[in-house]
Amino acid sequence: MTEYNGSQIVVLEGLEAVRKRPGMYIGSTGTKGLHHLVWEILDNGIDEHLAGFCNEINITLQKDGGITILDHGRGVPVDIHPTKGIPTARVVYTILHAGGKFGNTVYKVSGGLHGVGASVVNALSSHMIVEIKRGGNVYRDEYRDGGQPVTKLVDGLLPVVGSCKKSDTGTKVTFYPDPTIFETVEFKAETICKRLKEIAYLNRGLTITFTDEKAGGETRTYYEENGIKSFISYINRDATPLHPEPVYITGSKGDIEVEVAFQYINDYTEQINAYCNRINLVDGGTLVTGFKTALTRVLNSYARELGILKDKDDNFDGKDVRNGLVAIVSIKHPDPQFEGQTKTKLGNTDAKLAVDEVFAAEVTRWFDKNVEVLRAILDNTARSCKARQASDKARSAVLKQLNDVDTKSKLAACSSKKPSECEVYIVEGDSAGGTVKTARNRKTQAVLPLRGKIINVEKATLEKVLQNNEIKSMIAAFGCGIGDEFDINKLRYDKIIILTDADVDGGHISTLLLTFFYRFMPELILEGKVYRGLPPLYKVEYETLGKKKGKHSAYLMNDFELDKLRRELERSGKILNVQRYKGLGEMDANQLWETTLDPERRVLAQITIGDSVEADETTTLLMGSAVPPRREFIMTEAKYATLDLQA
Ligand code: 28F
Repeated sequence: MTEYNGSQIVVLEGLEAVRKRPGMYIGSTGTKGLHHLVWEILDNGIDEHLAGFCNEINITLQKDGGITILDHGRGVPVDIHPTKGIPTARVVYTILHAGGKFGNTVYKVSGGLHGVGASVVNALSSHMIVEIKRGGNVYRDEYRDGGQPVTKLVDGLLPVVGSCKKSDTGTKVTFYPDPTIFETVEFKAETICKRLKEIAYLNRGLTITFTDEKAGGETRTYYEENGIKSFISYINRDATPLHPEPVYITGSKGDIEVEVAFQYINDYTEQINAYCNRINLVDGGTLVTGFKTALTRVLNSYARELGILKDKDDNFDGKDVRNGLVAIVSIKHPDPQFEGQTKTKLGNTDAKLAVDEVFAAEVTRWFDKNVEVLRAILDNTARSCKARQASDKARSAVLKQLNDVDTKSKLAACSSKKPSECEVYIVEGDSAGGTVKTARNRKTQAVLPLRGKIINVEKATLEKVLQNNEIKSMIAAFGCGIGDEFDINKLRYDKIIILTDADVDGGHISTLLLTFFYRFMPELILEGKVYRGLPPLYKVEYETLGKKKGKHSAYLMNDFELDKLRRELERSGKILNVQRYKGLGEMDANQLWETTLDPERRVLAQITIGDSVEADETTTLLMGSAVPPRREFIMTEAKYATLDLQA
């Protein structure tokens, strides 16, 4: 049945190359590569939407493992291809790099960064069926074993298998990934739906349905009437916005279409997600530069006009203007140049100009009509600017004073100057600090007693934080600076050990300390330099009977261990005395050394950081890489050694 002519041989050679090195075309043959096939076919349907001919796409996971993607676009042309001499549709599905996307002859714009095309999908499928509705006819073409046509042409054309209304047009592709090529051929509904959601946001007015026949056949619909404006609302769903609605700006310059949506939230970060032809540009590029330049210029000019900036004042800087900004910049460009190693940065200079011009002009018109929002944004900018200036000042003042503090602080230094063997104990309270000073190994163990609670850095301005004496002493003691000037190579200690009482207050103090480290010296935690010392809660005197008769004493970390010992002694011994330590202050120097300071016997828990939100593929896709996940401090499970001492 298969027909071969001159062009067909070229065809099969092309597809054979794809089958030999699938990774080169789709990245991998794992689940990621498998889904790449779906994105590839889907992209072609979305291109029809971008070109203005398609408002709906339907995706169905079939019971037999296939996937069907149907668009209601114009339908792939079925006429005989002028140079290849076979139906154009068959050219699209069997000739590598066919489809017209690369020469940009068919589409003004095209996503197609990965656009290796439908023929690659065919090459990697054991079976593929294409149905095209066009001009009142339904055409069908079918391929097996990596793109070999099995449909006999009729007078050189695809056979007509049915009829439909002339207005009813579209392309339907069903394919079965080749199990001899892929490690898995099971499509994941969740993976697909996450992508569909993003596509819906980026393609305003496109309806996408998803039906999973393997899971009951329920249909989910993705439709975002307000496109990237809703995308912003979605990203900000848990945040406190500074104005009720995201601002939506659109316009075009020449054949570049520009779309921007943004909203300010009550937060210190900025997040700008960029897309060109709906490809996520993780590294931004010219379109982002254009947006930033325009935003800074427009807001500064309003600030002068409204007298918020006086003649003598400097302009707000870009950082001030973007404090709390969440934005999406999406453009359509007929000839995108993707740069950088990962090709995720736009290089076209005309894109910078287009975004700058369109955004500046349109947002100015919008602000003129929405002065309250403008005011809210400028207030935020002015506040950010003030805070930045204050913290710049405070930081340099503190760094200048540090040597001063060093001598005044209560740090009991160690004699060794070799950071690799030195540790510093940060101890709650002067009295416990005093005992630790007596008990420690003076050569390698330094002690920094803190008086009471330290300031909560989450709730205070940087200025206040840096005025706090406890914080100043820590910065001085560690020797490695803070913030931008932090240099872990200058750290004077190999371990920073927080030592507090094992009560609520103690827990609170160590959380405050960790928060300070995390905000100002995150490397300390990331590099595993920070620990909590875990002093015992009980000292127990007990007696054993029978063969191992004798009196003992032990330090126990918690109630669990005390219970365990009680049970062990039920038959052959008894507890003579239990002392519960209410705080470090109740131990004498000797006890403190053997339980808490002696590197051979003490129990330390290393502090690490965990992400409390799992960073899955979608969050990174939807949020870009700029969103810091919510963090939580995690103490590694400490080994609760029972310290046994012969009485
Ligand atoms: C489910 C996947 O692939 N849809 C497609 C079209 C429409 C045209 C087209 C595609 C012509 C010369 C290649 C129609 N009418 N969905 C899809 N819909 N390709 S793929 O043209 C392909 C080019 O070389 C189309 C007029 N122009 C273009």
